[in-house]
Amino acid sequence: MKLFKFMCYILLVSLTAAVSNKSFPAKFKFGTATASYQIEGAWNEDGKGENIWDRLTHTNATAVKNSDNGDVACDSYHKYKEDVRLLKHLGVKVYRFSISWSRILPTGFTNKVNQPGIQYYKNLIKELLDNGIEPMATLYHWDLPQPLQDIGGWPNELLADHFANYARVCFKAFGDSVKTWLTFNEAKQTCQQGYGSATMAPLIKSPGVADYLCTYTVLKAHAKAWHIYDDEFRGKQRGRVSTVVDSDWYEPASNSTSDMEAAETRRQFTFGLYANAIFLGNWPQVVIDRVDYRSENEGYAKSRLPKFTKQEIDYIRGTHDFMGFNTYTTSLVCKIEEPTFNETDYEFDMGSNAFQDPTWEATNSTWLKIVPWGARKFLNWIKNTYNNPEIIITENGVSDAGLLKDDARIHYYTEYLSAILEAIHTDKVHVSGYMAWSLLDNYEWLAGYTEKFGLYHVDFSSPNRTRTAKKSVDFYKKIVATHCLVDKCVTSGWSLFRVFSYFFSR
Ligand code: GBH
Repeated sequence: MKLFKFMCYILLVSLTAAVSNKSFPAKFKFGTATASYQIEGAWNEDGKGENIWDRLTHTNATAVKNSDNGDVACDSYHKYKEDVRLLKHLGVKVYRFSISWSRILPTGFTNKVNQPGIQYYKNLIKELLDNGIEPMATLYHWDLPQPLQDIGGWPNELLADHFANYARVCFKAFGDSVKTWLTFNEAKQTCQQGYGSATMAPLIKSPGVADYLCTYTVLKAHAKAWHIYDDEFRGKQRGRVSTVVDSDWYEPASNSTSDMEAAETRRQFTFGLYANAIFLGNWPQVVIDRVDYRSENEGYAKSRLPKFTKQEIDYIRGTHDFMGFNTYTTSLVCKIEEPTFNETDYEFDMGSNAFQDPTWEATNSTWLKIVPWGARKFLNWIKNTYNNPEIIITENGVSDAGLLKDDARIHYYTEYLSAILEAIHTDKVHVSGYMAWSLLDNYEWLAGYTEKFGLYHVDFSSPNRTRTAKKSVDFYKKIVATHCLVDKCVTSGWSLFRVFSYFFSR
């Protein structure tokens, strides 16, 4: 028994020793994030139109775990005031939410503007501001209006204009209050999963063809929205616009040159595919080279990768005021022999395999292993690859199966925030904010309600969708208040002040 206690003590000391005792900068902004389809419900209320997730869940329910859908979800459409109370309790500075395109424009086009939809977001934004919380709005978190899918969805480049028109409606309606805008959340999920591997709505399987067409449209759509803001709104509204890019961190499986190259190639095919054109200009060169090479050998008349004109490259380059970055986990990459030319596949274009180390710490999500050093390496890579942009971590978090005592989440956040602190202080990466995913347990796409990412538990069996604080609420609240992960951070006058005011306010 004594030995056991001693071992526990050693474990505890080594664990706490690993947690950074530095503090988050004074201006660092903590928040939480959600997305419209995952929390709002009210799928057909007050004039909202149908979107691709409504269509998928209503016509192809078995594609989703337990045939779950977002018809009611957390019912945030009706309970937004309660959500804001929870945010207020957490003490966060920022709330990142997304706007449902179909609620604003039921047909997807600007021929019909739905005033009750606009009013809903105005109410939410006012409630946030009245409580001292900054709204951060995402224009597109995967819920495309169905009529736009009916004309081909994102692979149709006309959608760039339709998105830009929608963005203008939002800037006009909400831009007096919203100062931080994100055009697309993780467009990689939309394109590679939605139109490539068929694991997100609209479940179209065309890997290596439709996915690149989608990416091409999305990059142009983003740039148009950014320019509209810049030309028509920035002068008066004084806000900032960017996009959210994500991927796993890809670590070479060995230190052989071929694995190291393969990992970098995969980073360019995942993160670079979305960031390069915006932050540096054009597709990453390795993407052009690989897709051109394989297209030719596969017998296509021209490359499967659409090309940007010089004018388009210049138009898209520089359309950012910071970088939105979502990070969850890490994979290893090893080089493989050139795959067969008899088949077309985005995976083949990358020329490598990605997998996770089975010894990494597991979680409730099969895809999510706890690898905090991956997040730190990723931040360093972004700094070095994209000329040291300001980064807002727009999502990071972990799921549980429905526990209130969510020590695993506390552990995940501690480890990741610690790695981020080291990236900020030791590596001088410019990270200015952090949004925990998520405020509430919510609809986790094809996983339905089986993966719960919330700081707050939601009772999906109750018509009230009762929210209950998990253990991690107090934990996050303390970090938000003290900007510190341990009992006592390396002190500066400022951080001491924060710690004192936290304890006095209790
Ligand atoms: C983000 O996606 C999203 O922005 C957010 O909406 C989502 O709720 C959150 O993170 C948590 O997933 O089961 O093996 O097929 C991150 C991308 C998309 C990665 C779904 C995992 C399922 C992998 N995630 N994907 S698998």
